[in-house]
Amino acid sequence: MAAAGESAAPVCVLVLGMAGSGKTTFVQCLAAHLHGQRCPPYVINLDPAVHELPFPANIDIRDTVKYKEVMKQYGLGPNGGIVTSLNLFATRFDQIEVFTWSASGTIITEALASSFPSVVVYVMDTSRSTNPITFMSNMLYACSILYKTKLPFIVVMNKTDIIDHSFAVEWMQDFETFQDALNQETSYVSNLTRSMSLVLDEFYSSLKVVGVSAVLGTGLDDFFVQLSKAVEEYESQFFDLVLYNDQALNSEIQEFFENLMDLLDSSS
Ligand SMILES: Nc1nc2c(ncn2[C@@H]2O[C@H](COP(=O)(O)OP(=O)(O)OP(=O)(O)O)[C@@H](O)[C@H]2O)c(=O)[nH]1
Ligand SMILES: [Mg+2]
Repeated sequence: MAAAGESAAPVCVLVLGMAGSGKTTFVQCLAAHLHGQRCPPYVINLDPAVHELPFPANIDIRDTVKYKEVMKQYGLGPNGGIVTSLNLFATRFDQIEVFTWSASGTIITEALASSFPSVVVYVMDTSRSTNPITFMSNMLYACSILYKTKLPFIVVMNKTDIIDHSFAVEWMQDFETFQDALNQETSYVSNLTRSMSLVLDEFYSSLKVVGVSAVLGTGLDDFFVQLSKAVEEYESQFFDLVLYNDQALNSEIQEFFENLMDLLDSSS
């Protein structure tokens, strides 16, 4: 979603997150807030499978590709249908020459991020992350998106009307507290998670975290403060960070996280 920010160029906000985390509700809440500020956003819907959007979209992937038709035509299931719809949609972007199968997310992200100051907003369901292993799985997913997109990153801890996000912030700031929570778990995954939390320390330290209730519309002021900081980060040559320029290291990290996520998924 692109929203007009304070700077001259509009700010592009890419909203991602696990299924049911509240992405649609958050975008709806953000759009309503911006309309209220007389700063209407330019909204792009990239979910080909969504039934009804609770907000008007300036561009809607569903106008270009019919998800159900794609599933039928290519003999695909729901997930394959979504990925293929995105790939078909990505062919509409100029960067078609770098198009490779399943690379649509990267193409769309790069097309936007090379034109506008862009920030990734990772929406997390706080109420479903109270188990330390589930929390870690969520953070690993976020971390892998960060490495993939190489963009400034904000974690929106959503659904704070159900549970306050302070427990999660504490886990990120205080290693001991997270270890204590993990001590309740005995599976081998918890040992793995224990080691991983040390590794993720570096990732946590650079993260911007905001507690939000997309349903109530609370936490938005803090969100916009973090968004301005993220835009500053983008403008101060986010791309030049040594780590992000090391392609080999990047794909190694990416692969490592993907394997680990599979492992966590299969054992939870
Ligand atoms: N209590 C509470 N519920 C929320 C909040 N945000 C979203 N929900 C609920 O969570 C469910 C999923 O929200 P969506 O916005 O559809 O989530 P999504 O990430 O777009 O889901 P998918 O597109 O299916 O991946 C819905 O029932 C929402 O009403 C929130 O801040 N608080
Ligand atoms: Mg949705």
